[in-house]
Amino acid sequence: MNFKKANKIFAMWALSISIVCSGLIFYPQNSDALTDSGALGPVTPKDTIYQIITDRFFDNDTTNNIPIGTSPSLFNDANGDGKGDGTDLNKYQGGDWKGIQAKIPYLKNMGITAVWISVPYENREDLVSGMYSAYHGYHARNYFATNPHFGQMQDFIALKNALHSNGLKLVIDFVSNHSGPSTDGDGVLYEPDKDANGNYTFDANGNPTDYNGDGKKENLMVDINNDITGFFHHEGNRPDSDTSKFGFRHKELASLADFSQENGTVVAYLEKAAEFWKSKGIDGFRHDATLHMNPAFVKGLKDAVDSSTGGPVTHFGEFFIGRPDAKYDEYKTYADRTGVNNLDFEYYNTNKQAFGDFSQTMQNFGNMLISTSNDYTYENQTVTFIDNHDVSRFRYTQPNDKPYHSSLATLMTARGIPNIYYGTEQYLNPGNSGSDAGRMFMQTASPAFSETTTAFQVIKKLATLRQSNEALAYGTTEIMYSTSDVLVFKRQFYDKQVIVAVNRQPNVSATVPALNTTLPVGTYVDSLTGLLYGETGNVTNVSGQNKISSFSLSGGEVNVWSYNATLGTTIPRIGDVVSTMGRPGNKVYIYGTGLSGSATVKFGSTTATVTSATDTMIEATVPNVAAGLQDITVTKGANISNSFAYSVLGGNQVQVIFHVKKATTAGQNIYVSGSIAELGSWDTLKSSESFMNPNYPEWFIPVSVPAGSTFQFKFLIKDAAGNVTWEGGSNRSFTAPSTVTGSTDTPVYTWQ
Ligand SMILES: [Ca+2]
Ligand SMILES: [Ca+2]
Ligand SMILES: [Ca+2]
Ligand SMILES: [Ca+2]
Repeated sequence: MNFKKANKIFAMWALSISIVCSGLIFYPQNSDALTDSGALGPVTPKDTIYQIITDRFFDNDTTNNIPIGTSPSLFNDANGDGKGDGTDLNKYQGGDWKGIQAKIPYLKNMGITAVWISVPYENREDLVSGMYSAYHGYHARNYFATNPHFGQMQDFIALKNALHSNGLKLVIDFVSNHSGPSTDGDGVLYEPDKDANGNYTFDANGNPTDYNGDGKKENLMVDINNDITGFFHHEGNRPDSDTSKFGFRHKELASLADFSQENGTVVAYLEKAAEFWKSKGIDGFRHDATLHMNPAFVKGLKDAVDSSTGGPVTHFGEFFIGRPDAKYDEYKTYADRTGVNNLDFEYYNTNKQAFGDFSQTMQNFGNMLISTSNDYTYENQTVTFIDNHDVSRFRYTQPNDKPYHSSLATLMTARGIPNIYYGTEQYLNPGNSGSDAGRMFMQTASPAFSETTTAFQVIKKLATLRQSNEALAYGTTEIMYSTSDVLVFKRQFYDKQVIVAVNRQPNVSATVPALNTTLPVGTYVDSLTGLLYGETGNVTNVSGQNKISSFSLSGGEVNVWSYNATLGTTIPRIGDVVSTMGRPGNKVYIYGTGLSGSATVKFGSTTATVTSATDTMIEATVPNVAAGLQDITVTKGANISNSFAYSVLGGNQVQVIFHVKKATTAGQNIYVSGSIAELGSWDTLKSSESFMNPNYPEWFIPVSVPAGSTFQFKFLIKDAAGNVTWEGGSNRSFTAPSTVTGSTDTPVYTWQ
């Protein structure tokens, strides 16, 4: 499904050669504009995210360290002082929402504008295998109650309000793939008491209440070991040898009880849980384990959330891949197919190899930036990172300050939304590989929360530049020069440009030859003000060609040269759109420059209603246009902006699970295509994804389609070379369920 490049046109405009402007033009964020759900607004590429394992950041409330009714054995306090010791990382350490709130000034001083925090809802309260607590949040027990180790709902709301009033957005981790481990009597979910109408009951603070007076605030809802509603897949743990799509999606990830998301009851429950947290005013979701769920479910979940009160929020997910990875093709199109962006594992893997163990060159790194910019439709929305809670800390991989800093500066200036794993700015180094070792308790680290480290200052300066120069947020990427150790790249959004020159070698200097440039003649100060040994860049005109004069890069040197041209208010330019997928009637945010005044927004040729407009953002409503890809443009007078691709859905999304019986030969896969946009409108390039066949020769795939829609379809085969064979006979017909969280299986058809 490659509907890419025609939609991304950053025409390079003739540069007005004028006086060099190295001063920053700062567009303040409108931090008091809240949506109907209480969100500040989606995370955009102007933001810098900071990822916090809530338990491992800062303890500002010792009263919740051993919540009432929980075992002290969950808490790591060998010396009995009531505070986490930071020694047994399998147990709770005491970090909480009040702790994050207390550190907002620290985050703000670092230039952070969004935080991604741990799963906020209740997890199991015992030690798995007698050792492991659920401090990480990935063993759900009750989606509608807070994790009491982190605080009560009033504490969550207080954190959200404090973040918002300081201009920081709040993203929560959210797990819709599984509950707890299935192997030791867990894999259960509890729910709050219900009222007479079947609605969950809460007290004035939003915490579950004992509505029916039986002394309990929660009730067993489902249990994988007594699964009467078919809530879970029962396929067992996926062995490493099973690399099938079915294995990844339907078998268990690390023996965690896997939800049957093809079951409408499960879909309804998980959508309700996500909407519950959205209604608390959060700005986005980080979706766990997207690799392990059918995209049809993820697309429907995202659509349900964004179509609920308050409009679209940010969605990015964990499609965990290695490099190279057979699932790369699935990964690179994930945002196109679901509306949920990826955490950029391709960036992560290449960074580790190029800046970490030096097993790849900087040329390879530059090639990755270019190939992913081509492969990802929305490369500026991918969430980039150099480490996180599921991998070794980058500081362990690269303990040398110079390549560590040059990696960090590259992350902050490359395409995508940078995500900083907590403690990166303090050089947290567990001294061991692996993800668990890296989940250190920052409060007990040394230094902790220092605002004078070089890494802290690098993040601060470049996060500020990311806010002010749209070349970093919305720009294209061009490699200007690269060797094994040196990379010079350019980000550009129309006349706005940022040039980044990086030397990864700590002790070897390099000379970069004069480079042709689109920068105006002049001098460019280093935006890092020499923090990483950078110097002023000189652009001169040589025989009619502007050139950056040859310069040297000392060990670990990074230069960041910013040209923040004024783009003016006459010509509208689109830099980004959130969401990139939705139904007619949904809200859409269009970001860029020159957007205020009498701007008209069009989806294709159809005009959309604009509800508000500033120079940098338009809020509009998706008009009633045909489902499928539509180009968004903004028109002001005679000036029409570049276009940006938006995927219009044909309505509220439900799942139809197609089944067909067909014997095939090696390399052949089954697909379905049909009369509606969700089935590719008979275009074999836009057909469904390939089917799964755990019971070969029977094949199946869930597809997200509009509720109540009646459509024609046929099955087809594609072989390894891409040759297409349609089945014969007349078109088949089917009607999707009309209930909005429905899910229906087709009959098991026989190939005709
Ligand atoms: Ca202690
Ligand atoms: Ca605490
Ligand atoms: Ca009760
Ligand atoms: Ca799954």
